[in-house]
Amino acid sequence: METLTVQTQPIEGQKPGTSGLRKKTRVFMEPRFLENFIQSIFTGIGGVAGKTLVLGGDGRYFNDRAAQVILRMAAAQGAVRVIVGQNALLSTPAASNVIRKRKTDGGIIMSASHNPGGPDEDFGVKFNTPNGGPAPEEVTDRIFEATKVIECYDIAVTEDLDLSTVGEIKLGDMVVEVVDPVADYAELMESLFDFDAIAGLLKSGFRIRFDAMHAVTGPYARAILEDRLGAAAGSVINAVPSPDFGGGHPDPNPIWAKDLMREMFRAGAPDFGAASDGDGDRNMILGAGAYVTPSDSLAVLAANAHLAPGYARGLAGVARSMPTSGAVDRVAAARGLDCYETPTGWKFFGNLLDAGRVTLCGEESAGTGSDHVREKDGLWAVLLWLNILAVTGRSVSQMLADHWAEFGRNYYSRHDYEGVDKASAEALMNNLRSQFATLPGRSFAGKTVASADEFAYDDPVDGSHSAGQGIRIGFEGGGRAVFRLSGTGTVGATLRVYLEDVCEDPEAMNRDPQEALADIIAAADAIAGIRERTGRPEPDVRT
Ligand code: G16
Repeated sequence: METLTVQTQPIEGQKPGTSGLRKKTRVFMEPRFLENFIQSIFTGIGGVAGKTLVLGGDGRYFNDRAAQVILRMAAAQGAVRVIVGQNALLSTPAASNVIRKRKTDGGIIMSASHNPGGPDEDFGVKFNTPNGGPAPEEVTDRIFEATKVIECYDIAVTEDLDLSTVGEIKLGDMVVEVVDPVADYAELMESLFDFDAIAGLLKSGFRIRFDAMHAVTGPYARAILEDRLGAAAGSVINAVPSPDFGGGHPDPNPIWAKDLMREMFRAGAPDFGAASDGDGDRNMILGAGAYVTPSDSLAVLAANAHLAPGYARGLAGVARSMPTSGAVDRVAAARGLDCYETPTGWKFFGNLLDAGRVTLCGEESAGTGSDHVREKDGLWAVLLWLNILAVTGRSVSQMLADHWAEFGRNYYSRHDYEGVDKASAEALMNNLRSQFATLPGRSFAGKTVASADEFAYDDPVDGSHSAGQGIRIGFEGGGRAVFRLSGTGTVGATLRVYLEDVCEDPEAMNRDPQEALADIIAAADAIAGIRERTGRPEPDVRT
């Protein structure tokens, strides 16, 4: 095998964000952009000589080309084996599973997750460590440092490999093992859930609709929900992954999955609805006429997970990202479970899961997962819900009503202002920071500020410190507004405003969240000057 050493130089803007490096696809396709970043990953992890890696992606535009480049670079640099999903496809949770199960040295996942795909949309690359989880900051910092000093990279000069057939191919001394992307994952799901109970539910006439949003979960959902569990053919829709996700935005929320929302809120709706995102780690849960917020979903799952065989022993503890609502905290308090609050991003759960301190964790951004892998897992959340519904015999809306009656309700919504001018967004955040000392005690829209600070996290397992993780304004009575700038966007800045209020009044459990949160929303705007500073009268997305 001929190898080539290519001279290069650092390229600006290769700092990994909340979840790897995400850029416009055309940026990734510029000469040496992908190669520089891959080389920097390899350097950041101490080289790949003698190592076994996993490679997969969500099938978006450029996934196939990028896979060939990554394989050539790994082969030239002495990797012994790369386990790659057929056609270079692996959902993020499936990749996490293979990394763990095969005891590899980590893996590269090609995905920009829920961001749209295509030549004019987004592409991304992230590295997951041998525990199967997204690289922690200490590793991404090393990768970033490497991007700043790179001088050259080695790459094999070969024909493209045929990744369409399961089996082994040699690339020089390296083995490329092409695997069925679904098989190991399906086996793992079967080990966690009572497939007979779920199959029984589906046989009883319980109707489901799973929207794979033209993304990577289609084949997984078809294989598990339809083929193994017996859901009616056609229950999984938009099931064929396409490089541009059918021209859609594969983010499972009420805005981008509106066809499914419409279907679930019409007369005669299916009993259960769900959607997942580009790379299969996010989920949205619906019932007939019911939308479950991700924060509530985490809380309901925490309260009921023991009904599934994989969690029958109970939970070690739970964790949520800081902006996620405190609904799960109420469950933890009632059940005597430890509850951790981490910064945004799945990578912060890894240490807690590895240390056995938590079993379930979740984020308000439609991410829920457990210690079965080290990523959030969309289809897993769907199966856990189905298992719980099968055992309890309740509907989704009954589950929610019962949950709120028992634990109280945290009204919750996130407002996103996308593609905002970066300088204005940063000025808004700085202006908030400058008010920390003076806000407490002042009232806005009838809400009195009780606290104002910026969240920082001290990891209880490795002692690492992460500062600047979101601005929190707490109100008397328990409500709050949180402000963050997204770390996954590719254009300008995305301002996320997370709004929450607590409700214990049994008569007030069924209000529209935007209405229930109206005072908090008004107070957040009065304090931060959102409309004035962003020039936006309304958020682009309300979850
Ligand atoms: C967003 C969400 C986070 C999530 C991250 C990555 O980050 O707010 O909760 O962890 O995306 O999720 P995914 O891998 O599904 O893209 P940010 O920084 O944009 O708010």
